[in-house]
Amino acid sequence: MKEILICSLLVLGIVADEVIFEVPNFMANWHGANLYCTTRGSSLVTVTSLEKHEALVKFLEKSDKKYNNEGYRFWIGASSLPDGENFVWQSTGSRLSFTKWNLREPNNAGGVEQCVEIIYCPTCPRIWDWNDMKCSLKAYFVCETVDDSHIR
Ligand SMILES: [Ca+2]
Repeated sequence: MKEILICSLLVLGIVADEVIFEVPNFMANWHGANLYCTTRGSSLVTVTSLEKHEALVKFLEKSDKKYNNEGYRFWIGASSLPDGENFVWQSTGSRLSFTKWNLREPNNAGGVEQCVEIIYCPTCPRIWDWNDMKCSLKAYFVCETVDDSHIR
């Protein structure tokens, strides 16, 4: 058991690209999205580096799951829910270090925006950058699973 844990940590640390992204075929609010991912042994995607962000964008650019005519929006695994002030990654509890906020974000519009989404909306303009949004919005979302198949 201990060896398996160490291997997994090595995978997380060294082979950071070996994650599998998935966009389920339905929309959910941020809580529902988080629950769906975790009950399947994955988690809402954590984006802790530019490399990871670029990998995610590359994946989402191929998505057919448009939010509306203006573009795409997907929940990711960050929120300010724990203390209402600082954004943290759901999977680790760590505060965000790398961020990709839109220029005007996070703005906590109406004082109710505690969950983070990634948006592509050329006319907005938002080009795969982040926004804080009310958690009750139903949108598509991204789960990620660490691919450890090569160590089994
Ligand atoms: Ca916002």
